Amino acid sequence: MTAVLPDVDPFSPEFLADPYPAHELLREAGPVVHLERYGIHASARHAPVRAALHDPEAFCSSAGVGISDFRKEQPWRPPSLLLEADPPEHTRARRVVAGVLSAAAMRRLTEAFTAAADELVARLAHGAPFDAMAELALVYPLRVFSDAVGVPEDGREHLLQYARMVFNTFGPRNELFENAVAGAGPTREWVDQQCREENLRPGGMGAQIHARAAAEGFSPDDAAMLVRSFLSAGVDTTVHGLGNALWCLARHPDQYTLLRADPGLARAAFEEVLRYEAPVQTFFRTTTRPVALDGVEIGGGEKVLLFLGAAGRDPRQWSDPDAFDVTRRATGHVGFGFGIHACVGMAMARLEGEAVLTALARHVARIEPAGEPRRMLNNTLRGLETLPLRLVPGPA
Ligand code: OVV
Repeated sequence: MTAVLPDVDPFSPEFLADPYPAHELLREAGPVVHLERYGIHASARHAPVRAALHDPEAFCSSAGVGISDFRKEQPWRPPSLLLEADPPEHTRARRVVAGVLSAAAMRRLTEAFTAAADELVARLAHGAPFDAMAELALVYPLRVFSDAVGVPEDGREHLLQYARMVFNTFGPRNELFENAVAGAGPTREWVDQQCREENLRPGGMGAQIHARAAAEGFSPDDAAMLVRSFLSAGVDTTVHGLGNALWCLARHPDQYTLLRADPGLARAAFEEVLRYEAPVQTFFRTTTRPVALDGVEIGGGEKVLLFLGAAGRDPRQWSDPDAFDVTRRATGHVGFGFGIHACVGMAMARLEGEAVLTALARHVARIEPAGEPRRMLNNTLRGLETLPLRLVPGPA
């Protein structure tokens, strides 16, 4: 029997502002529940979320990974060749992008990413209140990611609005969705232009995508679509990963003390942030046939909402899940997804997280809240609009 929840709206402002009580309700109602309001299935438990992600043949992505079913509705933009695709097409696209984001490529970025984080954090460790979103979490990825991809400096801010829009459009056509796409023409135009080979810095990751894509037989337009995936998924996700990390560490000074004492914890601490406050909260899949998920029957052609963030706090998987603990082994969370569609840029995201948290541990004795943060509401992302903090300087 599937539990039917008539009223839960995971895309309402109330739910998005504080999802955790509703996540618990969803998890405890069953492994898979039915959200009557949208006529969709949903899972907020770790095991079934992971199982669905592990079975892309039954839980496909080509019908869209938002609530909209591309088989019934026209997508708002041409579907991503990577995110919104199934094998074998997905496999070809993934190979191109993964090649550019290889371990060797990450090693080549480490020095620049580390130096940029160190310089920025040292400059902000002045002890006076400042907005850590505007001056740190937004600035850092926008700079290091755009430099690595080879996006021109002029107009980079468009990337933030663009990604925010993309992630809002995975939800229903509510106010967040409609406001995000309204008046976004110039931003969409700018992003589409930057995806073209002639506008990307030679040698950068964007140019490398074009080179690898051409070698694999992709047309220049399709290669540009793969760069569009980079620009859609690469900035706002890490912006909110870093913002959530700063907010977690400010609220849990005991955990910051542990990180400060052992900067080697930076990588694990960032992973714990992704479990505890996942920047990407949800993705959908669409069933290709009748299928059982954790013993619950789902019909074919159904939308299934996977709560990645709620899975990170499933007590069936994690001990004391609501405790933020930088010393725990948080790997195995599904904040990056899982399986063939798992975040292809996760090594770069981890590099950014590690660089910033290491720089904090080096330069900052204490991270103190300097007022209430303002939450950003988004149909998919969980993050902050503003984050007033003080970074009290301290010796390395
Ligand atoms: C993971 C992700 C998020 C948003 C957009 C895309 C991917 C894309 O491929 O366009």
